[in-house]
Amino acid sequence: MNSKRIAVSVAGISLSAFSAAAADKPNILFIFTDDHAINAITAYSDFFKEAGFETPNIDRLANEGAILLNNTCCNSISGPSRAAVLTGKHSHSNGFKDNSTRFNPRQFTFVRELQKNGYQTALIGKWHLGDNLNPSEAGFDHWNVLINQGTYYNPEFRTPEGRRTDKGYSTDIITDLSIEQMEAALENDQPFLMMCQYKAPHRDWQPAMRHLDLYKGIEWPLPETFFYDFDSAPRYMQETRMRIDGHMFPGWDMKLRATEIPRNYHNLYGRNMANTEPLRLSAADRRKYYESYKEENRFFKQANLTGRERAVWKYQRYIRDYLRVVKAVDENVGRLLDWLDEKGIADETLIVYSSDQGFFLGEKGMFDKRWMYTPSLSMPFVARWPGVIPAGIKVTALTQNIDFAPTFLEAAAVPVPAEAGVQGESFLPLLKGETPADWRKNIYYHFYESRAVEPEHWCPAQYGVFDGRYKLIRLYEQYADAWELYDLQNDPNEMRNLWNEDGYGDLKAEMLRRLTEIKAFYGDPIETEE
Ligand code: SGN
Ligand code: CA
Repeated sequence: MNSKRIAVSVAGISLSAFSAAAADKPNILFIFTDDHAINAITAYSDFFKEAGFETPNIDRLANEGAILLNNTCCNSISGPSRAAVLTGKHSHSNGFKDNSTRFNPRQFTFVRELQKNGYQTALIGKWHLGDNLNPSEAGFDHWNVLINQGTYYNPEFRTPEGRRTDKGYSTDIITDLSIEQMEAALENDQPFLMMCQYKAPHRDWQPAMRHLDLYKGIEWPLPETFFYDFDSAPRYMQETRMRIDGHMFPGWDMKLRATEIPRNYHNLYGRNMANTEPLRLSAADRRKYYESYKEENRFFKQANLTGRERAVWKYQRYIRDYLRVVKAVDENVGRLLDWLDEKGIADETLIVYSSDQGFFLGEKGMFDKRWMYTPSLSMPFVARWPGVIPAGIKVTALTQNIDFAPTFLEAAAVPVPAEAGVQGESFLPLLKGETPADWRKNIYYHFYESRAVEPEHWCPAQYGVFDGRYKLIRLYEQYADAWELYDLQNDPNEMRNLWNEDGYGDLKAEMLRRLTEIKAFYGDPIETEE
């Protein structure tokens, strides 16, 4: 219900009748970032807090609503996670298994279902389900999307009217455009679904101009497993290209200009990728940008660091830029919250903050995602809906991105069509503080994007089952055919693979049984051979 309707209807009805009506068809504002790890959200973790990092606006949402503490993605990579969100299905069922796939827009999406039921539906920002596919085909009335991964500075968008370049910082612009669109939606007598999807904080972590000096001089803590011993790790782990000290490009990731690269820069790729983002800035901003990194870059070149010192320098550079980019996200979440307050529609809006998957922030010395390990498997989700979701709810049940679609439909009082084959379950009752006894006890995961498809990070294809404590993973490629079994309660960093140890026969058998069962339950045709 929008403000215009409130104005006409509020006079004749009691306040309680009004809240019931408001709860009936809420607006849904879905804020979705790219690669935001829960460790970089202070509502989830204090890890960077003591050093001076905070996300007050995302935290505010969590305090005023609910936070999912065990939310996971079903396939830790952008397009597949987005497809799972839209369809409520695992990758093998919605057909979008890796970033090279084309999304089939004729299949069920919760967006089209809301559209059919009177919602005004819009998508602004990262789409990543095909540059040749118009989001209108998936049920969006209005769309304005970044091309492929998009850029941070002066980004280019694809719209029904053609391409356009907007001046400014991508996170700010996507917020501006979302607000503009929601303003327009308020003119009509229908609730809206706004999917506001930022590029941030995706690689290559370019800060807003106003944040170029932010966090300077701060030393971030190192994860316990930062100095991971790759030499003793399985071969497939050694070959994966995700090491901060080894696979980050001096130009693209480390922001070193050609003349600033130390002669012995440690790059296992053996090549550079220059950073083209500053070239998108005006000459004056570009100068400011280069200037802001210059002194530290000079130090790095002259010091010729090696070993752990070099790894730590790169980590500090990486984390600082990542957290700066998150800072702009948090500020923009604050702008959206303020806008809802200004319009007086906060009470009739379900607002969600989430991200397509988790991310390695130096755990095991790595960046990127893909693995079924905790840093990349975890997916943030906080939601506020005053009067429906009590403030301060913490959900520990196992939830997943396939649950978002049915949850949004239930919030909008729209039934999930039986023939849609949706696999997720609505967790709206959990957000309300209920604890249904029959909630799922295991989640299923399957990552497909192997070397053959993606020559950049070389993460092996894998699938597995997780019950909140034990995690069984099967890696299944010619070069990486292996099993891993972890006890997260005793080994939260997943450092000890129990699969090859004696004495775990019963646990192995039980987890294998569950894997077979859950694969059959969701109908994943992949064969398991032990
Ligand atoms: C780009 C990044 C990768 C990243 C993929 C997928 N490289 O290719 O590091 O894993 O996107 O990310 S970059 O040099 O172009 O930044 S996803 O989140 O969109 O799936
Ligand atoms: Ca992503």
